[in-house]
Amino acid sequence: MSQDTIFALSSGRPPAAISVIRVSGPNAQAAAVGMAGSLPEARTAAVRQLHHPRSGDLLDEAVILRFDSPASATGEDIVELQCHGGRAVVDAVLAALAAIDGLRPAVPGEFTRRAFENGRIDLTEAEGLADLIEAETESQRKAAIALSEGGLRKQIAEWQQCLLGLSAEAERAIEYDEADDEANPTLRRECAALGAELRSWLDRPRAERLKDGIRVVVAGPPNTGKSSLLNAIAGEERAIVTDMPGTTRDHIEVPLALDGVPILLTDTAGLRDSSDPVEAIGVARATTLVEAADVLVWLGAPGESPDHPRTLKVHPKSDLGSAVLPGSIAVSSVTGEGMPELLEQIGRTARDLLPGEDAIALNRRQARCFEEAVSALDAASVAGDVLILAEELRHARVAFDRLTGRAGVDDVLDSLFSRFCLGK
Ligand SMILES: Nc1nc2c(ncn2[C@@H]2O[C@H](COP(=O)(O)OP(=O)(O)OP(=O)(O)O)[C@@H](O)[C@H]2O)c(=O)[nH]1
Ligand SMILES: [Mg+2]
Repeated sequence: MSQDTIFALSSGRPPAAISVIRVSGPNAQAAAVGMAGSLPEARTAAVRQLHHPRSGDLLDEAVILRFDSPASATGEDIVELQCHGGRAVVDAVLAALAAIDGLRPAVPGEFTRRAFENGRIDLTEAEGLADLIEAETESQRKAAIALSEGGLRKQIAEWQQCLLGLSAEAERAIEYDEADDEANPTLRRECAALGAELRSWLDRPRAERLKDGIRVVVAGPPNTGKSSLLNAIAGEERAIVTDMPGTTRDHIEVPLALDGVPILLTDTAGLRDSSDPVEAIGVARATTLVEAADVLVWLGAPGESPDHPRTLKVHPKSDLGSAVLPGSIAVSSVTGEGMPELLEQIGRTARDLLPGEDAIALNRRQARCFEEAVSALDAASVAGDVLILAEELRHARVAFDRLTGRAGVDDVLDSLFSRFCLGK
C-alpha cells in the first residue's frame, strides 16, 4: 500500500451548494480528527465543525463520512468531508489539509489508481469508470456502467478458471508422459472451443463505435441539398449552403445524439469530376468517407448510389414536387417533410451497429488481449506436442493477465489514469 495520504476536491468546481473533499491513506483519520475533533463510526455520517489543525480557526461545518480499510473505494482508510461549496471554504479546507504532515494533494485519477493497485477493481472496471465519467449519451452510460460494475471481470474470471483447468490437465499429461495418447485430442478440442467462444466476443460490436459515434455520411452529387440536410438535422447552420454546385469542399462533422445513440454526422463535397484542384481534393475525401461510413445517406439518383451495405436513399427537396422513386425517403430541408422518418431510419440503422443494451463491448486494448488469447488457443488446439500445448495455454493466461491489469501494463495504466479528473 502507498504510504502517502492524498486528498482532493472530488466534486465539481466551486461555487456549488456542496463540495466533497476526499482524503485517502494511512493518515486520513488522524488528519480528520485533527480538524474535526472526532469522527463518526465507520460507514456512518456526522456533522462536525472543521478547524484549522494549527491555528484552530473555524473553517466550516461539514458532514463527515468515514470508510475503514479495506472496505473503501480505494481500499485504504477514507474520510470524506462534505463542506459548503463556496470557493473560499473549499480553498481553506484544502489548505488546512495541505498543512498536515504526511498529506499531499492527489494527482488526477490517483484515487482510482489506488483502488486498482489495492485490488478493489481490475483494469477493465477502471476503464469502465473512465468511460462512465466521459459518457455523454444514454447508450454510452449503459455500456460504461456494465463495464465498471465488473461485467467483463466476472466473465474473464470464468475463462481464467477454464484456462487453469486446461493447463492443469496439460501439466498432468506431461507428468504422465502421455505426449501422444488420447488425453491430447480432448484437450485440444477444449482449447478450440474456448478459442471459438473468445472469438465470438471479437465479432461483437465494439466500444469505439459507442464512444466516437456511428459515422453517418451524407453524400451525393453537387447541389442536391446535402449541406442543407446536415444543417436541418443538426438544428443549426453548420455548413455553408449556396445555389452554386461545389459549395462544400472540406467535410464537416457534427456530433449528435439521435434517441440516445451517438452519431457523427458528416457532410461531404458533391461527387463529380472537377478541374478545380481544391474541389477535386474534397471529392477524393468524400469518396474515402463514403467507404468508411457506417451508414450512408445518399442524395443522388437511387440507381447511382455507391455500393454500401447500409445505404439510406433520400429523395431531396421533396417540396419541389418531382416524382419519388420507391425505396427512397422524400425529404425536404425547407418544409421538414420526411425528416422524422429519415431520422428514425438513421437511428434504427445506427443502433444495430451498437453493442446491445446490457452487452459488454470490448475496447481496442481489450480486443487486442482477446486476439492474443485466441491465437494462443488456436495454436494449442492444433499442437502436436503437449509441451507446446501447455506453452500456448500459458500465453493465453498471460493475455488474460494483461486484460485485467495483473501483468505488463504500466504504459496502459499511465494513459488510463490520466483520463480521470482530479479527485477521482
Ligand atoms: N426547395 C428546396 N431547396 C433546397 C432544399 N435543400 C437545399 N435546397 C437548395 O439547394 C441548393 C443547394 O443546397 P446545398 O445544401 O448547398 O447542396 P449541397 O448538396 O450541399 O451542394 P454542394 O455542397 O455544392 O455539393 C441551395 O440553394 C439550397 O437552398 C430543399 O429541401 N428544398
Ligand atoms: Mg454542400
